[in-house]
Amino acid sequence: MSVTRAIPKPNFETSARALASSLTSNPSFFVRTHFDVPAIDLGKWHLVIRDQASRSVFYSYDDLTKMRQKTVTATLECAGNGRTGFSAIPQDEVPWGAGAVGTARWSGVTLRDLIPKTEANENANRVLVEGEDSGPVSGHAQPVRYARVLPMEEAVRPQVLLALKMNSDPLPVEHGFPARLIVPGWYGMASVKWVRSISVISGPTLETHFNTRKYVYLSEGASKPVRETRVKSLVTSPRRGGRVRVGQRVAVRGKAWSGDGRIVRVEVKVEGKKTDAHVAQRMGRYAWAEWILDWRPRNVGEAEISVKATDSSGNIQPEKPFENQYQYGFNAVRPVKVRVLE
Ligand SMILES: Nc1nc2c(c(=O)[nH]1)N[C@H]1C(S)=C(S)[C@@H](COP(=O)(O)O)O[C@H]1N2
Ligand SMILES: [Mo]
Repeated sequence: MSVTRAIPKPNFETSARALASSLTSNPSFFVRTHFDVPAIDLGKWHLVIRDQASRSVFYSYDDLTKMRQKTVTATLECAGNGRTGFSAIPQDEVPWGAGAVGTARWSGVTLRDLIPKTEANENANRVLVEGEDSGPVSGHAQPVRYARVLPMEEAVRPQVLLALKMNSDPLPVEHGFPARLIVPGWYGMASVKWVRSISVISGPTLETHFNTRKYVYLSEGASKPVRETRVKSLVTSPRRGGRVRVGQRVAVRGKAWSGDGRIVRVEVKVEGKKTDAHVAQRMGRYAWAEWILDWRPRNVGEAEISVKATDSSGNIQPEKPFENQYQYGFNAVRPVKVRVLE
């Protein structure tokens, strides 16, 4: 895998079946790319780190693998996940169902270990992370590079990684080989893939297309950056449209996650009755929690299951989604219908 080839713009969801697993396997993990996957020649590849005085330090892939490695289990969700639940889908935005989410064990070097502690960086408040990929964006004459600015207080959180591995394997090409950022707790856009450079900066001057034009909640003239993943849940069993038998025990299962804290409650409404599910967040603060509830269907016909999760900061899934120009951050309760047979 030392030389990888370009792949034209892959975008796909994690399947309903794969969403049922605790960890999402690499081949099943959803892919979101704005441009073609860049070709990488690992022999020539290096990561550039720049301080505020524009002094550069270069790391080869080998150098990075020899540094202290850390593993974080984190759920990654695209800010557009569930967009089909909004009233309308804006043109040019991906019509994601519920599968633009997955959970993996990410291993690599902490970003904090890579940021040089030089005098020139003392008052720096932000980090610019640039990817290898670029492509056409309407309104721009030149190709636009995928890049993001991250506030320094986020960049130095001990869970923020420049990941080299995904579930113990080298990153697959479409997930950012050889190195990608992982910002646990934030929507996926912050986790820049195919990282080529990291620059320490300060002041409000430098912004990127993907910080100010996209990945902002635009509503009623106001603009707010998309950041932490909103509290949300998913039913993985029974499946949407699935069949169950009246009077026979069914294990209703799913996931719940939030970038703002642990999951403290999952309320499940089924056949009109509300019950708290049993919740286990075994994989840590940044990974989805798994919940389960026993249900004995009482009535033949169609039954509705709806789930409402609460996080430790007191955020609760809303009944109605917060509509915004690009329709990011869908986290409203979305009932799942199943058939109850005799
Ligand atoms: N370089 C680069 N990084 C990127 C993107 C991209 O298009 N280019 N897409 C972002 C978005 S919007 C998401 S949701 C995640 C998706 O990560 P995955 O494809 O590994 O699931 O990558 C982020 N990092
Ligand atoms: Mo995304």
